[in-house]
Amino acid sequence: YKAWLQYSKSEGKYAKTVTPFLKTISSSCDASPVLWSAIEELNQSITQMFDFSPFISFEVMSGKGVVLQLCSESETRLQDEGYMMYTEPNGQLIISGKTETGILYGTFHLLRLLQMGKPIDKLNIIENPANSLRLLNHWDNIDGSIERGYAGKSIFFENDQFSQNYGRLKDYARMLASIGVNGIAINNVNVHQLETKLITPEYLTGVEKIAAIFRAYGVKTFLSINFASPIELGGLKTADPLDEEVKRFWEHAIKTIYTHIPDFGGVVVKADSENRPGPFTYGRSQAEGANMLAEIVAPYGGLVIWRCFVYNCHQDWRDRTTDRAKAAYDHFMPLDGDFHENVVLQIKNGPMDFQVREPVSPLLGGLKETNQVIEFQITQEYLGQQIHLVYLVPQWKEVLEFETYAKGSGSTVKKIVSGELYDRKNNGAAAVVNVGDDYNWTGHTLAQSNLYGYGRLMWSPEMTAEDISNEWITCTFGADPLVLSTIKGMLLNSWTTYENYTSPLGVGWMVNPGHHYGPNVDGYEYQAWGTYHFADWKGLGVNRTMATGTGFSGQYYQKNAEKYESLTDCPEELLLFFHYVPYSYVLSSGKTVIQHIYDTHFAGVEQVEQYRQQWKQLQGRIDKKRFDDVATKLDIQFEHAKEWRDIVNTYFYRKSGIDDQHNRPIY
Ligand code: GCW
Repeated sequence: YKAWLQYSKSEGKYAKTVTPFLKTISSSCDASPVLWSAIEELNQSITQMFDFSPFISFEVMSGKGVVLQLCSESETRLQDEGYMMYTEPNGQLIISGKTETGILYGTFHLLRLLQMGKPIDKLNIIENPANSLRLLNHWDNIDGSIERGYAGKSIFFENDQFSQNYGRLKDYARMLASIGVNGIAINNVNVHQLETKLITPEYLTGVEKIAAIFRAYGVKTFLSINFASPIELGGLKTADPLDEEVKRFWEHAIKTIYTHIPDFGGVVVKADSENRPGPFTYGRSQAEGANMLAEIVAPYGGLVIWRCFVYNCHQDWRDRTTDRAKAAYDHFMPLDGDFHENVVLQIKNGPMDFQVREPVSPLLGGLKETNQVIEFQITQEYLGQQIHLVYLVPQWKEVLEFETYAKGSGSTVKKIVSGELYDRKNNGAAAVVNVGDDYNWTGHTLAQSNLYGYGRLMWSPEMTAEDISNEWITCTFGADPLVLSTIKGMLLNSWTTYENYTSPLGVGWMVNPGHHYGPNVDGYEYQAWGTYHFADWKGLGVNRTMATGTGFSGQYYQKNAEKYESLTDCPEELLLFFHYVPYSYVLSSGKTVIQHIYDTHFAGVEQVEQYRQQWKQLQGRIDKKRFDDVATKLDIQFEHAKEWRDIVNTYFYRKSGIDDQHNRPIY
């Protein structure tokens, strides 16, 4: 259960040098729940790591010791959730924030330093989160199932009830606070019948209890709502956002929520998407739908998080003019500036759907006058479902560093999502989380690094994927240098490895329909979902150029549009996302596309084999349970990677009739 909050015993010289600073914890603040969380965390962790209980006082103590304090309102260097941490000449280790949440974040920073064995005698740290919204979305259903969940059942719900395992929820809240997550939506964006009732008093008492646990850790609770609630709960004939009765229904519903949860974060809405109801049903725009709710939650300080995953999921595969990649931009760009201040559009990182490789969504940076959060998927729906090892931070990092040219050069995605580029508040990130009730939270123990990495990266996008992996590995497995270097090597290469043996050069999909696990090259080729690779005997790829294709490349600012439009300038990892090319097309490596497909697929499997060997060296250096779990996962990954390799290679060999230059077995 402990994930990266192991607080393993620390002995020897390091323990000796830090102990004097940890003997007392004193504070001038009132003992509010958030402050109490900080004190409790310090108390427990210090006891566990250093074998003594600190003395706790609500009067500030002089001399060496931890002091938790609120700083002056006028402290301009700090945002509300920021903190300062510094050591005074007299040995006081001051953690100060503008709010108690800031103090809590500072506390976890100190604990991270202690877990990593870093000095604390000369601290001088100022930290603020880069993104104001750092949200998680749970796709949990009341029956306990999780849509796209790969780590067991829901930690919130079970058998149509709220789960009573509050201790587990508290541990989860601690983990979230330790990485700076400040909001969670606890239920699936596909809001089914029973879940629709979560906004009614019958269920709000349960939500209220969850909200109290998370509130003590600076995390606000959100709910996903059903846009058709006025019909399903209110007995109305319509859910038209401009209808007066519909508005009255929502006014009442929202008031009820806030009576139970005064600091309720807001609502998450999947409207007009994959058969969900929405304003389109009534001939209204997405803005009319979102703004109606926004006006109602505004007096309470709530947000409407409105998802942009709106596309035609009933496409005719014969229709080559419709391009799903264009949909979000087409729907939402014309509405830029029309959304209220407390509406936040939630935009998936890519224009399709969390594939191993996609370009960045052109809506990010396209929208200038609209609040937005980027949506990532921590749960590995298309990335090996927490059986395969895929450390996602390098992928997210690439997305955040992407140059949009929205306001000339320097207009990176990270500056857009943080709100810096267009000077917007209510911006940041949301992510579909990978957590369930498995003992290790995430199914694959190493998949914890993705949750950890999401929180850390959204707090501080300047961190590198490697920095984050160093922290996570050390806090999770301790300081053994071989453990650190081995796991780090595996994590940092794992995304490329997965890409190698799955779908090539940005084309995406090739998975089994429905559950999305395992290879099926034509699985979605003749389906209604708009996800095609168009492979034939001559070549493959989707022509998304303006000149002769769907025109998607034209949704980018000029420099990017030109780059993607051009066959030679298009980044090769995205070649097949933008272009249809013959198998004989030669890449910069000098290899043809078909040879590249063969080579990467063989290489990917070999890399997984290496991970297995590397992991074996860690036997005895990691506790048996976690060691065995990962070893087993790697064995399965190896088998399934071979499946991917052979099916993809065989498919393209049969389509193209072109031999592998190295004569390896292809079937
Ligand atoms: O990728 C798709 C998933 C759906 C999900 C949807 C979405 C919650 O396969 O399971 O529905 O995305 O993001 O809304």
